[in-house]
Amino acid sequence: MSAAPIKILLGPSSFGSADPAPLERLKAAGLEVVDNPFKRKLTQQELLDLLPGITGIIAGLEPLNRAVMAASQLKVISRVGVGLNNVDLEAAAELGIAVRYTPDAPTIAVAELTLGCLLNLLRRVGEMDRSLHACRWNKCVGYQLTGRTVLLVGLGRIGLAVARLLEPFRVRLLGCDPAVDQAPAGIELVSLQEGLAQADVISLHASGTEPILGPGELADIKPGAFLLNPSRGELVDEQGLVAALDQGRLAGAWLDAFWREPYDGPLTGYENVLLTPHVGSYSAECRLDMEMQAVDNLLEALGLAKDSEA
Ligand code: 8YV
Repeated sequence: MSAAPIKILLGPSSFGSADPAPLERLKAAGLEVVDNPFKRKLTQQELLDLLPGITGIIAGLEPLNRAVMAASQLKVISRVGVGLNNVDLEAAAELGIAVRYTPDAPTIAVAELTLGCLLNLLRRVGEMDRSLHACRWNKCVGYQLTGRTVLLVGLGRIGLAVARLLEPFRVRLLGCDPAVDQAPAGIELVSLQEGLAQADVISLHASGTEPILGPGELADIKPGAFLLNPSRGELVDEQGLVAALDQGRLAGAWLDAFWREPYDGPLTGYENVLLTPHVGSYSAECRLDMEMQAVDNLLEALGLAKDSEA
């Protein structure tokens, strides 16, 4: 009698939609694939309901906390992405659950989207597009990027990739990151407070679950600055951000990551806020790369990778 196949849950609802190859690789390894039936980020309760009998999860942004892990028979969590803020790493280590991620894959896709949305925000493209789709001919005056001061909060892979893309715009680049003490080429290292006081554009490229921009920091921002957040909603205090926009301290913002996803909160009502639904990694190239890596990582952790066959 042959053993029952190992079951894998697919967290990200878009897994395999850019290219079926990652899904085919999972199936070719003899795994039984269980789809996310909700086609959106799974909640804790949905995970608790779906996980019994599942050995591995190809994980998106769902809450893989201690309660979820402890109730499961998971052996591996393989994140499609760089951020691990939704995975309780301490609990995983204690419960013997291997955690893998794809730290390099999203860099170019997120950096390119950041540059695109920055230019879009400064020139108010989103506002004009919405107007014209409603048949209103509405010419908005925006700003140029060239010569402005940009603060990169976080100088990891993505922050540095954004810095490289900004080079042709001759911006003054400021950077702050508690893990970096040597200024990377072309970037002046500053404290967060110094940077906030000087920057025309603040771009967040950090991880974590606590606000970096709380009410106090938001009050230190140079009036008229623009904020970009393609990282995590939790890095900015939501009420403080709304207040900074209401007071005109922030001239505008682009958000790709939210406190609650799918997001339908107050920022949907602001013309000067550009919103995208957490799609930093949604280029076909990046999705394929991340998903293939996540499958390979999962197979390796389960001892099913080709080269783990001795
Ligand atoms: C998501 C991200 O993981 O890399 C990250 O941390 O936020 C994204 O790439 C991805 O979209 C989930 O499918």
